[in-house]
Amino acid sequence: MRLSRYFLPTLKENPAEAQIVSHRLMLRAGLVRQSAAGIYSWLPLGLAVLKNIEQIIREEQNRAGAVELLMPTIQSADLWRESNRYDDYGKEMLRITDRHDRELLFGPTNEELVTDIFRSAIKSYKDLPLNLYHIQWKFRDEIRPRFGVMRGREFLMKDAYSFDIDKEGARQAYNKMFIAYLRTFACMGLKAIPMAADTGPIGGDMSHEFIVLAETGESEVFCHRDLVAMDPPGADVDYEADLQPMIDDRTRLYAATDELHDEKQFLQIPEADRLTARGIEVGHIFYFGTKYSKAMNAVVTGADGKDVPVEMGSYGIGVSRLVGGIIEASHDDDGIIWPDSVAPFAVGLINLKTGDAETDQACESVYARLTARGVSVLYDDTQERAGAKFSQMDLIGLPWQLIVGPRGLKAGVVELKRRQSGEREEMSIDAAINKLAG
Ligand code: 5CA
Repeated sequence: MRLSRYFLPTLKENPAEAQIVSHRLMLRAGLVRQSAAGIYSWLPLGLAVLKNIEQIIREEQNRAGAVELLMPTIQSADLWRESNRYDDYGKEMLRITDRHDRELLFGPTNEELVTDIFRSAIKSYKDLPLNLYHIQWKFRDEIRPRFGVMRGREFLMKDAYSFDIDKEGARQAYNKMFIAYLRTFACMGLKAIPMAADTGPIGGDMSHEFIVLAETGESEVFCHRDLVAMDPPGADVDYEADLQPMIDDRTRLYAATDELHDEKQFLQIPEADRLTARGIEVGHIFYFGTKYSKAMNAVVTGADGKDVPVEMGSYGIGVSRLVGGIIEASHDDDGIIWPDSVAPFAVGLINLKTGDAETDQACESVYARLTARGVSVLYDDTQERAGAKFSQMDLIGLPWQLIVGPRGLKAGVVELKRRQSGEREEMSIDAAINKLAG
């Protein structure tokens, strides 16, 4: 992509309304633009990151056996009356009336809708287990939308819903998502710690939140320090094997959010190992058994010929919140530092003297060769001064900067800078291309 043809409205000054660093950087780097309280437009650079995050989530959901579909944002109030949540959800639910005076709502979550789809199609235990997920916008009329996309009113969520014939199957479904979450967040360069959590309006008996530690996080959390150092499950994890030992390993040590915190138990941890911190909830999983299937009559015939209500769980990831979460975890004074896996472009190509025939030609050639080898490049071909180009590239945080100027070209070299470490290295154009495309 040529910067001269792109839409990248960056800001030089810190926007006054942004209280935390990720919100400031998202506005300054031109990732999002607020359209109403807690409601954002995703500008091209932000959208590219959002799509990369979606894709990482999707790949691991698929590996864990979940199946993608897409449910609508608008739902019928009648479905929510079946589960009795229509009234319970209160003011957080955005209620809508259509031209025929039918009551609709903008979905804050999808347990009812997915249960309705399930019950219309699945009648036998032979079709289980099943896990259906989608990545779709949600609306919750939060009292205090704040911190940009961290607590929005409209936000993107990955929500999965599992269906099993019995508790044992439901436990395995829960464990699969638990492991998939650890792998997913690690892929984005995040350390997410699973913590015992409250179930809130979703309900149920077992629940974990996945928390990324950050000073600006909204949740207060308490855990054993060893959990912070634990490695994520490897790429060779077998989702069909018994995952319980792996789960036990990661839930043995104390970890709880403030709602479920038990100070007595916490104080039994040696003081040096106690960690009290703040964190960002990037994922939340629930096992709620037959809460919705009983209320909505979603039954399947078991092996013994008897009908039983299906056992369910639901599994959410805050996709748009993750963009903020990743920035909280990875930035410096100059701007964002994207992990390679989610970066909107891999390389920022900086032309130090646009208009100089030799430099333009070298840049065009590098741009074409990298693009041909599948490397995504944002080519700064604008007339800005070199200093402004450098600071804008640092601000938007692409993992690599390739700097091409007339002086270097005379000596047969270009400069390659790694955004994260600030390390710079001079090398030939061929060497730079091989390194970036290798
Ligand atoms: N139905 C269940 C699981 S699919 C559910 O809705 N869970 S949830 O309420 O915990 O939301 C799932 C995830 O969405 C949260 O872990 C969080 O990362 C994200 N999320 C929730 N509310 C917001 C919000 N207002 N803004 C941004 N992200 C949010």
